Amino acid sequence: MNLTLKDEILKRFLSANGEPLSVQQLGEEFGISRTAIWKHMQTLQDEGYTFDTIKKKGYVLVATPDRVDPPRISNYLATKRLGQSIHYFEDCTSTQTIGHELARNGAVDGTVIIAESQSKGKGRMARHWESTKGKGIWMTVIIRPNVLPHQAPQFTLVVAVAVVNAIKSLYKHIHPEIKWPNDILINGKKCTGILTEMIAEIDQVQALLIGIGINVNQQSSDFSEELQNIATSLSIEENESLDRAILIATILNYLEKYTDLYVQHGFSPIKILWEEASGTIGKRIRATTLREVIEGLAIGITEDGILEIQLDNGEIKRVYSADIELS
Ligand code: BT5
Repeated sequence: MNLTLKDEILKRFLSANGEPLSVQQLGEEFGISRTAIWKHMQTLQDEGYTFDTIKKKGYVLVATPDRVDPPRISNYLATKRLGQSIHYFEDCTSTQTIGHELARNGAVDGTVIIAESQSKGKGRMARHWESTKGKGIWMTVIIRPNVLPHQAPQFTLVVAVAVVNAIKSLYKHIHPEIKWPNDILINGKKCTGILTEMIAEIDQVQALLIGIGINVNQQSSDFSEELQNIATSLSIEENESLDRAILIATILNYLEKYTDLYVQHGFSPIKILWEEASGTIGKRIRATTLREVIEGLAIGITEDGILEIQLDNGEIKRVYSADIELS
């Protein structure tokens, strides 16, 4: 992982699990002077990390600030590629915009861009995505799978399954459901939006930019008026404040597993996982596409991830992309 020395020292404290570490010992491990170790620890303290002194033994890390620092994420990662390179920003316009730039400049498969806040967070069709500072997960994952451009939309479904399973594995009281194609809802309110973009030539994907926005620690009053009745956060649903770094790492762990599954075995195994997590299938819906509004029963997704809607006259329509309202 591309960590600075300061981040490596932090990672060492995080993985020490409460065992004291002496400045002398750290100096030897990292091959630098005690003064240099001290300086890095001082910077970490300025950033909000708190160390306690254990007499004659060294220091333990006792408190971490509420930030999604790369070393904290990496402490919980079990991946080979995803998150092995993380670009962290306090503020940015959009992690997608940065992702495009990095991908065009050769960023490696699995590169993650993460920000505490975005001033121009974007949804599909250039809609605005509200990204409250320090309260959510606003990240883009660059992946470079060997797939064709028409397969790109299926990755939205792969990502949705990864996010739902990560949430379910961590929080007991939350029952997330996927609303085709790119939303995750809890009790009918949106907590996650996914935006998949690509850089491609006609017959080859060069990079997929997977944008994931998750409301984590907002309270109702943190949402704009427009979102008050339609959005929720994991914290509202779980009724406690949650550690964003653990959730990010867990999502990346699931996402690597499911993208590998997709690349090796195609969409079929993902389809099964998706159907288990879907809140759309079996419901009456209204789908607004660029060309028409279709009302009917959502009966399933095809082997390509396309939604099938049965109209009242029995006709079955296939929808490639739409905004869905559940009735
Ligand atoms: C999405 O679009 O749901 C995709 C959102 C992707 C956001 C991530 S954050 C990291 C990465 N960087 C970015 O710049 N973007 C990605 P769509 O299906 O078009 O939904 C957009 C609609 O969701 C808006 O028109 C609002 O109604 C609603 N919305 C906006 N912000 C929201 C929020 N924080 N929580 C819930 N709903 C929101």
